Amino acid sequence: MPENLFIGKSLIGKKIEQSTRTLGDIRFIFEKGDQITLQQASRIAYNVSSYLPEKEGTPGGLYFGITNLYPGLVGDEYFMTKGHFHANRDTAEFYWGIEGEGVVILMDEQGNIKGEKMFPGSLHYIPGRMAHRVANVSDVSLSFGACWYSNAGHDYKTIEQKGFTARLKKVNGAPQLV
Ligand code: M6P
Ligand code: ZN
Repeated sequence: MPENLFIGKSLIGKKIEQSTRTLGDIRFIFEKGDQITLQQASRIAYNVSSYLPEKEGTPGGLYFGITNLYPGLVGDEYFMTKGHFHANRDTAEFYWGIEGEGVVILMDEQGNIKGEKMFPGSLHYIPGRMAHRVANVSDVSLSFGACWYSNAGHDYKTIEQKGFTARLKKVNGAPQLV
């Protein structure tokens, strides 16, 4: 038997690490983040189960994760992941949709931005040098898989400083990058 199992949207095994981000943790990514109340701030926005079989930084090793992103809005902006560039800009990543509907937002270093619809079975190749984040546009949880290099690293700072050049908002009931 393998040490870990990937069943539906669950990653199960001894070496699986769980991490959680609350709305409070990611308030800065939302235009109206300062309007998040104390009570809302403790709400979980998403959790990530990951299998990290190599030491962080190992060249050529792989990591595997499942992210579960809850539905909701902050103002007119959909709940989304923090988003990052890879610290090691040459490393790519795969995302794929498992459950629910969302949008993968991809932005290059010049700020050119595009969205790809995520749904069960959708496959998204994220080339190196592209910042990536996922928004949940449905009213159920969105689960997606990810596979990235153990030497990719997360550069959150660039996003903290500059943000993405467009926001995924609910406009007349439908998602739109504005
Ligand atoms: C995916 C991978 C992880 C990432 C997670 C949450 O599982 O890309 O590396 O940490 O999504 O995204 P973020 O780190 O941007 O909050
Ligand atoms: Zn990544």
